[in-house]
Amino acid sequence: MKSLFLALALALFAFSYSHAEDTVTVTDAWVREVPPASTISAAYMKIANSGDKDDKLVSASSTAAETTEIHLSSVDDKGVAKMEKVDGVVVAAGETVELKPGSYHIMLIGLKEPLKAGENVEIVLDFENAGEVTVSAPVKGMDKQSHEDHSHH
Ligand SMILES: [Cu+2]
Repeated sequence: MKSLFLALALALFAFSYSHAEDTVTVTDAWVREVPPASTISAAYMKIANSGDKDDKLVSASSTAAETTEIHLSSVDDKGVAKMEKVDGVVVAAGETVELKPGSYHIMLIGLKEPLKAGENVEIVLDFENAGEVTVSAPVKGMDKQSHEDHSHH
């Protein structure tokens, strides 16, 4: 009887744990292709929180880079673009946050190999509530980006 109770408790725990992970969904992840001489790049994605609690992306890591940081790009009052390291990205309950050029991004510093378009970079995201979420982000070539950035062409 005791072991049956234990099995049920474990089953319930496993269910609630996997359910918690499902509250955060990452889509449209991609990594910017950079010239072979460059050792830094950035990853972008959409992070949706379908849960009823706010969550926060607190760190990220990737086997493709020595260091992975969460950055926020902005333009200061003199019109100069800059970026700074932040301690995380809050994803409010029911909201979607887009990591995109000119805003939040995941900085890949010290690339171990040049990134080629068509390859995938695995990135592990660590959320305060949802825990670890692994995404496979395709590397997008510079041609494709410039078409997207200048849609009037
Ligand atoms: Cu950056």
